[in-house]
Amino acid sequence: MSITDILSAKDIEAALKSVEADGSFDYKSFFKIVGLSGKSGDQAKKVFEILDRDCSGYIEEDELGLFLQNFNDKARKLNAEETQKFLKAGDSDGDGKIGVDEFQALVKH
Ligand SMILES: [Ca+2]
Repeated sequence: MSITDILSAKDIEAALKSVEADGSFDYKSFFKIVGLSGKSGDQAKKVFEILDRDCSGYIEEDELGLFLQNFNDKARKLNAEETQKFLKAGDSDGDGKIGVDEFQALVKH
């Protein structure tokens, strides 16, 4: 499963361009531009499985930092502040990582 099986390459390019500047990442607008906001729970789950690089069943902080590189491996890393903000937004049960249910809820925002 590749990310372009779920999202359009054109939308991915536009979304990555919108967050090129350090500190400019905002998950809500990124999900919207990349076309994730309108996806079903099932499709969100497939994206989650790509983001969960070590297949632990959770997206941990280190995986969140590499978030943009799942869309293009040349994309930048999120800085520490962006990563923390993203984690905080998604981690509703406070265990320090994002589960699939939390991710599905996050993309619907
Ligand atoms: Ca993981």
